[in-house]
Amino acid sequence: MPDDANPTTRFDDRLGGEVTELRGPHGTARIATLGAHVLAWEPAGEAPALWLSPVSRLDGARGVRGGVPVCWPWFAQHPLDPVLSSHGFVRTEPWRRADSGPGRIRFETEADARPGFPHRARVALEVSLGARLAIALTTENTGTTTIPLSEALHTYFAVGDIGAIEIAGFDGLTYLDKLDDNRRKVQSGTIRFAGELDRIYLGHTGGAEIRDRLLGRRITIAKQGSASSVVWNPWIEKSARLGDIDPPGTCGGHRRFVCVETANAGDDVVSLAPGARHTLAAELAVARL
Ligand code: TA6
Repeated sequence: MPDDANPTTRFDDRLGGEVTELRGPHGTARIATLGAHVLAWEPAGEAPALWLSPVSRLDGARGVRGGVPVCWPWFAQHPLDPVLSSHGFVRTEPWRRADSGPGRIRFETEADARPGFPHRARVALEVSLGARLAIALTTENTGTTTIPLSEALHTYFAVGDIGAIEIAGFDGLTYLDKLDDNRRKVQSGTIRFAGELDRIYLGHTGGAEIRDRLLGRRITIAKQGSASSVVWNPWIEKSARLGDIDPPGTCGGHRRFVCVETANAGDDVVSLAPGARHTLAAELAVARL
């Protein structure tokens, strides 16, 4: 159940836009109206569970580096036009607060026909904060053409050190290795990091768990309406190329996050007929190891 506090909204100078805060006995969460972007989640009694780059742009000029970017209506490069913005367009556009209640808020936006998206849709993002942080992305096809939809809740989880975590939940699954020409490979055991890693796990409908020895905690991910998960850490060179990740220095930058993204990507494209709806949802929780 969501917590009992009503959301509060204020203008955030750094963001240059409004941020809504959910607060209750289970912790706090903050969401920007720009991109319906979850910026922060601080479970009660825990270190922050999401990572946000201290050098990210927050003005919508490019996607915010951290929190939970909403990748929609395509994941990564557009399948037909690589010039179009990576991860679609809604993460850098203003949404609107639709309604809210104790411990929850809903944002909405409309997507009309534009380059790369000759369709019409209404999109909603609902966030609720209780013992878990629940995020649900719902697409309604309001047009007359079938939408080939790929999408992700591109979550940047905060970790003690990327070299001291492992991720369970993918053993035996096939993944596309984006660092090896999208070759199909099979996961053996848990995922560990010793360099850049960028994988789309296919047919992953179950959960996942990030085990963090340094912080002595695990973050669990349960999901619905998702057939894929994307796991990513840019490591040193790619972080430098991206330019909005602070240098590793004393265990900063890329060493302090891992992306485990609840998605429909790669082969797992959703074909959304006119009038149909589809929801991609994740429920996140933190517990002691
Ligand atoms: O989800 C992993 C990924 O597709 C990586 O390949 C990397 O491009 C990352 O997303 C970040 O993309 P962005 O457009 O936000 O820089």
